[in-house]
Amino acid sequence: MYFQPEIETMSREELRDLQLERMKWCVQYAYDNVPFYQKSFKDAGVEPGDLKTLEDITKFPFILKQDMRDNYPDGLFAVPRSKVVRLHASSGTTGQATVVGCTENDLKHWGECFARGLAICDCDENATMQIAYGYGLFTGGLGAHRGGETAGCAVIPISSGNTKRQIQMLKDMQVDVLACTPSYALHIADTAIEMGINPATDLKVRAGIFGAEPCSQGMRDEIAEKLGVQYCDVYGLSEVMGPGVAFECKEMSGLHLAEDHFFAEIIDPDTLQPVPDGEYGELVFTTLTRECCPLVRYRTRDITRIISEPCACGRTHRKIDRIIGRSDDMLILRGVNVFPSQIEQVLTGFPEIATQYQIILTTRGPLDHVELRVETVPEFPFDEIRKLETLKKRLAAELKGNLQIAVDIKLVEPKSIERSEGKAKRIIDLRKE
Ligand code: DLL
Repeated sequence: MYFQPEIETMSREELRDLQLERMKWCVQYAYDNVPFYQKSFKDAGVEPGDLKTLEDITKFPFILKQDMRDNYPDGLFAVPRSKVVRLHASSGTTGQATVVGCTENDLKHWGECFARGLAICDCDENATMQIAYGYGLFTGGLGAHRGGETAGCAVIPISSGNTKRQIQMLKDMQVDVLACTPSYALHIADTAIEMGINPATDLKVRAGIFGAEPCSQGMRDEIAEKLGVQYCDVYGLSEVMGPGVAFECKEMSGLHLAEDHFFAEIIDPDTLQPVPDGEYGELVFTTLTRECCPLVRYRTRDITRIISEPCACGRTHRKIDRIIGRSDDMLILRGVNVFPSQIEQVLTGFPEIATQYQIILTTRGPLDHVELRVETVPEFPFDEIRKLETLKKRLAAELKGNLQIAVDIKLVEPKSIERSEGKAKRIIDLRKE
């Protein structure tokens, strides 16, 4: 089992000492090797030597996704190409792609962080893991892969897609743990059921390592029940490492950060000031061991909070709460802030509705128009207009009551919303610039 008690359960004092030592290294190293940091530190009037305590990190300037774009492709690399063994890149759907590199040590640490998550799922060298995250420039597939190999599992690198074949493999190879996005996990479960296979009883899968996108409690329950698995949420982002930055333990009350490799802060995205533990805000990371792409105060845009109370599992690394969403995906509907995952949670309360939805934003005159497209389950009598109208009214009332939002609801027939094999696209923005 890849549990590392000497690190994962070390005392808070020892952990903070280790973090400070590594943070001092990172700040100096970034300054010495990356011209961007020399300039940004100088502009902010700070020097690496100003970091004397962990809290001093707040004196340093942030780095943004835009800075990575501006330094495309490898302007932020701190090592020569001879030391780089892997390159990943973000899709670049919302602008210039960003490239991240890894040294051999970076990959080793990544594998160890992911393997800790496999230990949480009781997976050791006897376990078989099917990886249905996409392989390629996306970090999901290869990140989980290295983790599986580090833990000694038998890894099936099937990648995403070809859903019927996924199910065949799960069955024939007696897979113990499935790794994919939650939306794909649900699609796999539903497809198996359509094929006459009950995944909860006919498959051996007992754990799922699901991440890369937000997932409401209702959808988690549905996935865990349909597949009959322990649901383990994994968080990560390509800029910082990839999957494994944080993992949910069996207490299911948050995700333990790999605090020996990353220092996390939560800031108010408007004032940019730190917020106290327990309060929601934007997650900011300083990497403590990364060699190729060290990051000092990277703003993730992810909204969560730090849970610093001791965890019953014995791990001493602090937890983050499940990510509600990215600040970029937050909708402001007549002054009310709402994340797609909150809408999803309301939908999961309706047995007549499948956990499939899309939010379509368009422009109508001077105003934004929001349409919520939701799919009914196959058993629902879609041709009975009165029943449809009643369902729509009940849903509208529930959205109003729970989230104080009013949206234009459109009920659509089963299977009309495209299923996701990776990250589900919940928001379709057709607004004119
Ligand atoms: O999604 C890395 C990853 C792969 C994580 C597989 C977990 C599993 P990116 O494509 O760079 O990297 O996207 C990172 O995805 O900033 C979050 O907004 C979101 N995200 C990642 N994990 C979670 C999660 C990978 N567990 C962005 N819950 C992040 C909610 C998540 N959102």
